[in-house]
Amino acid sequence: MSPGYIPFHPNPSKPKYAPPAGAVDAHCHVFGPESKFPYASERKYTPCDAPKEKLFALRDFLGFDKNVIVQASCHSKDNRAMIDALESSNNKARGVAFVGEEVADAELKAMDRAGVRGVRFNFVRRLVDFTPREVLNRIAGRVAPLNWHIVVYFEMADLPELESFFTALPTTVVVDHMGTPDVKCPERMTIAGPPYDDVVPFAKSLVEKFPDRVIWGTDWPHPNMKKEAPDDGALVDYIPRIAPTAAAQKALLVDNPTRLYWS
Ligand code: 0GY
Repeated sequence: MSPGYIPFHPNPSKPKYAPPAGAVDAHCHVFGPESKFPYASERKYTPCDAPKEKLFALRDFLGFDKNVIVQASCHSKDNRAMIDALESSNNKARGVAFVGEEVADAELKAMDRAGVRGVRFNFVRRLVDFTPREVLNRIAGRVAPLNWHIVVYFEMADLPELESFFTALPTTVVVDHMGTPDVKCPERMTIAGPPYDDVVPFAKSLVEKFPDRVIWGTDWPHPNMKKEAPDDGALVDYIPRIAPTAAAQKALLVDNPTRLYWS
């Protein structure tokens, strides 16, 4: 099946910026291969295959040491492709799963052994169907004793309505995609230049305000990009612009994600 969006960049550029030793790409995905790990029937888009081998090759090419593999909606609650990638990563990958409350405790424990450290609550309507808050609360209550966290993906317009739910969760909460800021809002510092420039001030501000909590990821293989496939090497070259000092870069790429996923 052909993807409903542009496939990932076939040959990203080699970044000029060299990440520090132990750097973690803290948000990326594996898709398929469909022949081995079929996509979910309830998916809202059909991805291109983006298997673990390609992710690990990209990790090495970009100069990263580890990955955090986030379960994407196209695989729904079938976490097998993600777990298979964790198990063949030589302890160099951790995972964030998508589960329903029907998941068995033994399954959660097996996922924990494989390297899963969180569950994703996805509120983006174009990607998933609605799940009641009380169900999410029950899931959070069950994964809290495993010392997992909840990754929340939402659209900025929904934050006022979601905020009290997030702050009441019994776990650490990780905000996906910087909380999807509207880069056309008045706080922007730039409107000129290449496509991602408008996003840089938002990322930079997060690094400044939350130096000991912010984490960074490529988002490879970038599902649902309609105009152009991001050059992952160019994305890595944005890092010194959002985290200008070596100390900020080490916190962003090594210390913060390692504490969250490998301790
Ligand atoms: C991402 C973003 C997207 C997709 C998913 O679960 C997903 O399918 O997260 C998106 O379309 O914004 O994290 O890659």
